[in-house]
Amino acid sequence: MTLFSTYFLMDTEEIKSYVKENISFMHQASNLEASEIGDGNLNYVFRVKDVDSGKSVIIKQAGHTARISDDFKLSTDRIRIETRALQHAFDRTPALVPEIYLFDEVMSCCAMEDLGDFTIMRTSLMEHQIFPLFAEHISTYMAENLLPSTDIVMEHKEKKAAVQSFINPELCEISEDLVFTEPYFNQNNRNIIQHENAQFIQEHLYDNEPLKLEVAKLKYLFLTKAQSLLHGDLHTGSIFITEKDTKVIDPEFAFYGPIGYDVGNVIANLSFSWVNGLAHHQVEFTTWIEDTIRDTIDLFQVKFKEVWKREARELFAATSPSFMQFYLHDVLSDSAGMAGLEMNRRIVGLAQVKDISELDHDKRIQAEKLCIRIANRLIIERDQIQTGDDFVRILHDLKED
Ligand code: SR1
Ligand code: MG
Repeated sequence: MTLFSTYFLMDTEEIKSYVKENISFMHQASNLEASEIGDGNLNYVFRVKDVDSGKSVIIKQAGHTARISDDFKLSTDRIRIETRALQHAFDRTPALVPEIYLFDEVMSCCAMEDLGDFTIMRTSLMEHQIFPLFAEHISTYMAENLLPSTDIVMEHKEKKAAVQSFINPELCEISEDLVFTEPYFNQNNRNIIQHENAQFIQEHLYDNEPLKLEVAKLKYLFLTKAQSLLHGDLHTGSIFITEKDTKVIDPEFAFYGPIGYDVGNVIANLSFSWVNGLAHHQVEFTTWIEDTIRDTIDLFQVKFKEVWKREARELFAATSPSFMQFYLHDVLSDSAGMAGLEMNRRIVGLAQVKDISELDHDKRIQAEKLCIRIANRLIIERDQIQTGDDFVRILHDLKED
């Protein structure tokens, strides 16, 4: 029996003992420093460093409730899901995710590579920094990880077993509520609304029946379309970045769902950066964001087709270029719709984004309305949105309003 044979939530002192005992390259360390560095909504994240050797490691531990609020009672199984999802992604795209060192089912924690020189992408984007390689990296991450976990590539019984092992009901429920339902009904009274925008939100969301019909269709896709192993929360706070490298982190919301949910999250969160840049008159930055949205979609399409041609095993998929076009059209339409849903929920829902919520008040009021207008066009027009240019055109149209 060790201290770590039974689950408890560790503090910084206990984390140091944990690391010394469980991480092989830290067994000899005599001078460890630990700090809690998490800024996510759910878990606790510690950096532990051996001052003498300079080696370090990240430990991520799940509690029985969400860090953002005790109202969310959550299974600690989310750490298993996150670890397995990261390991899958590491197998396909090792340069684009951190390496996992261990998963501890008892302590509901995992240990991973410390990405010390990286910054959270959202933080850097709010300083209007430009990352020229991002579209290249994220399009590779999505095409290389999303398509290979579908029935297009996987043997169907293996895929069903994978769907089962990534059943993630509590974290999916968070998204079902926060992304797909509450922004349109506020039934749990958790929405956060600036009173100046209350009337606008009433008209454009709560009373907008044609929009709500489309949202309902997208919610049912999220509930039922077990298409691919998703990251499940692929926003710019789930991405670590430098000028040269990109690392996707935090797939605790991973499950088998519609591919467009991941692609849409990336585009929506780039769009928040675009709106933030616009509010600060950052022309070079907003132009780069437009290019990045365009390139992310267009490169994703190119790479998706390459993976399809290389790896499709299902017989219709392997032999019918028309089926590939049909499938990709569907993925891109879903992406547009899901991007719109992510944009609306981050404006009115519980989990807001700093790109917008930290704008000066008057700018925030305008920015929120712009985001909702963009979101609703993405949702309503999603069947016609297929290229990078189609996404950027909506930003341009609405910028002029
Ligand atoms: C209760 S968790 C709120 C949000 O944080 C996560 O990052 C997900 O986006 C979730 O919706
Ligand atoms: Mg997260």
